[in-house]
Amino acid sequence: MASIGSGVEEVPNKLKLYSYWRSSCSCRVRIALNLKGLEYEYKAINLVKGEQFSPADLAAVEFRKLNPIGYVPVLADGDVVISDSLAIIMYLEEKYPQHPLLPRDLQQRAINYQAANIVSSSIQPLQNLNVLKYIGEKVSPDEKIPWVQHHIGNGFAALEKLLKDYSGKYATGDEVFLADLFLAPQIHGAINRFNLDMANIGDGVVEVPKKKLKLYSFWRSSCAGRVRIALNLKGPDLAVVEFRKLNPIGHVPVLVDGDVVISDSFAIIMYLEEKYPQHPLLPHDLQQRVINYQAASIVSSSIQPFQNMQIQKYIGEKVSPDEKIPWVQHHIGNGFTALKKLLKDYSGKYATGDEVFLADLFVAPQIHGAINRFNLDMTEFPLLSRLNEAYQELPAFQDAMPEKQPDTPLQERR
Ligand SMILES: N[C@@H](CCC(=O)N[C@@H](CS)C(=O)NCC(=O)O)C(=O)O
Repeated sequence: MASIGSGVEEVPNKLKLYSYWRSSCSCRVRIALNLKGLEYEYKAINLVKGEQFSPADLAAVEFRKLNPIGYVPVLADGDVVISDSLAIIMYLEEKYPQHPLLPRDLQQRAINYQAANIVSSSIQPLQNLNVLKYIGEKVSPDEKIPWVQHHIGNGFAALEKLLKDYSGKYATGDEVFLADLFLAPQIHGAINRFNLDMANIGDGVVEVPKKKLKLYSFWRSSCAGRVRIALNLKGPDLAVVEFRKLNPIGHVPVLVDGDVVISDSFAIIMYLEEKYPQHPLLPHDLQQRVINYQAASIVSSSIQPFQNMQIQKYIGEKVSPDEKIPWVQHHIGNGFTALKKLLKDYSGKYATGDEVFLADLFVAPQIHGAINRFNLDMTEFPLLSRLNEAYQELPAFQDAMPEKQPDTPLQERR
């Protein structure tokens, strides 16, 4: 259903997908476009040749204008330009309702969001070309595959557990939904590119406490911070906090609401949004919603995974402790450049206008960490600095910040 872009006269308003053949993130969108029966023009970006960064190549310069972070996929639908596969798929889902990609049932939808995010935030960023290049150069080329296999293995163990009570013919039943669009390219890559032994994926069994809403959190975690803000906004009674290890991938946050256990901040926030409609976290306008999805995904897939404790520990041990902060600053800087461009025409008092929405929940803890933990020079990011100040006026945000959590060490409290 794709036609090749170069040399073909441009058809106005035809969907354009900037893609790379082997990119699993692009593949998710290609599946969505195919399922929805949408024609699109294929704009190839050669990631391996580093084409997206070439200053001499006009197509690359055009592409970097669309997505300064330099990642595929990017979708252009007339004037609407969206980077990030999840944001693109959410947009396609709302604009083109044929072949729904989200199930009607809330719990099944939450499972889909979780599966998608395990792939997009906890597996794929760690197998990205720039990470593999770094490991190959700074550690050893032989370390690349074991590194990727380790992270895919962890993610797949979490997926096995998540899906075991829901899967049918496909990931969450007998119909193809969002989760499948993320899983299929990831499994394909694990087998064909990273040679993963699929027979050895474990599945942790977890006892689920059956009562109130519980948030498994860690004081300094920016991912948990996003959910703490959502809980604060939606009402203090929701935020009963308790700590325990629950999620086989070992990441916080995990939310327990009776029988429903959800890990992954995005999935949790989407669940809270649908179950507890007070203080909506998504705007009515589709385009504004898509900006929110993109901002959230830039933080959750293209910044935060690179500052995760595991990756810092690895760099500290295998490269040098002095390399940790420059590595994190580099990735935050790239992500903030993308956010600055994304938000410049939409921001008001907050990230996407004068009301607090999803984007703010992701942006606030990320800026807080960049400044307080990673010592990032914010002079190039006046918009983000201004947002940071605005967040400091809001109790829901301040009460969710690392300094004020029950497990914050005494010397870190403020
Ligand atoms: N969260 C983004 C991630 C995009 C991403 O990382 N894309 C990869 C290809 S799958 C890429 O462009 N990598 C280029 C690089 O590592 O330099 C999405 O889902 O679209």
